[in-house]
Amino acid sequence: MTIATPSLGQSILERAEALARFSDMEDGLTCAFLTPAHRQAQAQLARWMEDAGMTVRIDAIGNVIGRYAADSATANPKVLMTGSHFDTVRNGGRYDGRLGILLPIAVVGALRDAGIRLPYHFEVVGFAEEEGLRFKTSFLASSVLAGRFDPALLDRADVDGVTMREALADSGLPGAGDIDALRAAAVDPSTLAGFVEVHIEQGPVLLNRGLPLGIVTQIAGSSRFQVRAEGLASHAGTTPMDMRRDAATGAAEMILLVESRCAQVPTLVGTVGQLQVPNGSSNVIPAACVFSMDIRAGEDGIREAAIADIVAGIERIAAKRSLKASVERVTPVNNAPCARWLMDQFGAVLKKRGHEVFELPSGAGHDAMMMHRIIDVAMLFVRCGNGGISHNPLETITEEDAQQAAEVFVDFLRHFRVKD
Ligand code: HGY
Ligand code: MN
Ligand code: MN
Repeated sequence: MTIATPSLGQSILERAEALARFSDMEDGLTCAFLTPAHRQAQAQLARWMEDAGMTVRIDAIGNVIGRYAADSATANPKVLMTGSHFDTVRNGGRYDGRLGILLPIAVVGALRDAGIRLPYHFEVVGFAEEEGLRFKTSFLASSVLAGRFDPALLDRADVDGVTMREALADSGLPGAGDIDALRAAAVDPSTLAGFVEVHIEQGPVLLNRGLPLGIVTQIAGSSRFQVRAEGLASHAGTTPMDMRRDAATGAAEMILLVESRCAQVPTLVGTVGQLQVPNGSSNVIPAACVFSMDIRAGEDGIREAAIADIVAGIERIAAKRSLKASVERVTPVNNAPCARWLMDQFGAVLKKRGHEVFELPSGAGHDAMMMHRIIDVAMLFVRCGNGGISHNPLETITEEDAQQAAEVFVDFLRHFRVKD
């Protein structure tokens, strides 16, 4: 039976547009964990999942999970899970994460319209938090589903001093932040057949090769840190340059060290995305300077070696400048290899449909890397336009590429075979 999928691409882009209207900011898209915009987006996804014929639940961390039940003839059906995150970075793009929720929802609607059930339960997850914008966590929501939630995170406070515990207590979510409810939200790995994630590439590789789709080989591990340099506040006009304990210039030297050390190895990258002088004044030598560090590499050993060198360098710079420096590791997430048997099922569909079977690593992190801790995973990348830019409002994909990705996904689902 063929499935009419004439306008899945158009529907996906229209819904991404509609979802982007829920934002924490004027004229841009920011959707941080449990803000009003986040709750509106969560409710909208639940409605679209129901409209597509799924039964929907929202779990203790706010994941929106739609289930398209297996055909009744299947005894003890496993669950094939897919999904991605609907939270965003500040002033982000409208496809990062969200494509991986909207595309499967559109595909389920097409299967339902064609009267097709699958020989397994198919679950679409809208993960509530992956980017870590509000509480400096990352992969928070998938860590709950994977049974890897760290209760210490409940005490993390946002810039307004609201803790995650308080935000969950006020959220109306099941369990209101109770740790037992969060633990109970973990999925039983024995029920899963696999986890597959569709995501924009967030880079230029597919664009430069002229390909709409690619299969991910592995997802680069990342380590995030908060670094605080402390010196001595003193008068900008009367303190000689050789008598200062300037936390900001010390931080500047540390940040340049991150750049120079991470430039030494091709798959190694280092980023300082946040930098501030708390309570600074223009005529006072900074007493403190705080910055984030995000270090990633294609191999865990390369990443850890760079981290060791950078932390030692920070301590050296602090000693030279009579500063105090503290380095807090926020989240380490190791490399996640994708499963060959799942990748090959995507490859077989791409080949059958006349696409080049192109495999590439992911420099970006994804929910799949957290799910990899409990089940085999695979990812399908979709070409990014505008030079591959992402985490930026210029992030874009074409309706045609979304359509091709949706058609490949339909085919993948209809031929998916659980690994015996
Ligand atoms: O940072 C990342 O790679 C992802 O967007 N959270
Ligand atoms: Mn992202
Ligand atoms: Mn993402």
